[in-house]
Amino acid sequence: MDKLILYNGPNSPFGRKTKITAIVQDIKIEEKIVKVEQAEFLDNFNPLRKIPTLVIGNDQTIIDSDNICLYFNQISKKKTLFDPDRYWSIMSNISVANGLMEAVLERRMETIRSTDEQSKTFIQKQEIRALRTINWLEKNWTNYKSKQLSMDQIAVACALEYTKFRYTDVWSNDSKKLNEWLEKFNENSFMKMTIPREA
Ligand SMILES: N[C@@H](CCC(=O)N[C@@H](CS)C(=O)NCC(=O)O)C(=O)O
Repeated sequence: MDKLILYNGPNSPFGRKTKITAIVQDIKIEEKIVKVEQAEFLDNFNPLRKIPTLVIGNDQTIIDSDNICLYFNQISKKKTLFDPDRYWSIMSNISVANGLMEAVLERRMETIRSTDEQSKTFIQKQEIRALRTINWLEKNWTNYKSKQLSMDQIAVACALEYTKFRYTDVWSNDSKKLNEWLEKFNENSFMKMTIPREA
């Protein structure tokens, strides 16, 4: 079996999703934490220079967290995280989670620019999108009672935790059911093992 190297960051929600999938699906990986802005070598593997990026052996690369999760799931002997009976619901929920991660990340990147370069309109747009998405999840989350672990649960938990880490937890009062679900889900060892940390 070729060596699997996962280039990751210390607090990327996309990276956390892939790391959790590797843990749950019992895939042995070597994780290398990089500072993406300085990781020029990564351009050879991924011209977008984004993390996570998975390198298999020396010549194959898997780009994008969703593809990495699908790959880990495919090579695993464990039960699938993409139940065929719920497949399109799972995939759509993952896209919603990814959009939430993106909104919070974009907002964060804008807030750390110098004040004269920042756009308040842009920041506000991302905040409205993030809070609207969480509100939508509160009403439409199909996993409140689910006993079977699935990829959308992992993705949504990573997105909500990243929102708390980088933006706000103010939504937890209005979205009580979702927050209760998250707190229970956070008791899983794979969540405890992958808590984001400051770089
Ligand atoms: N669609 C990508 C998004 C990955 C992504 O945006 N990663 C961020 C870190 S959380 C990144 O590498 N940003 C570096 C940059 O944009 O320069 C995925 O799911 O893997």
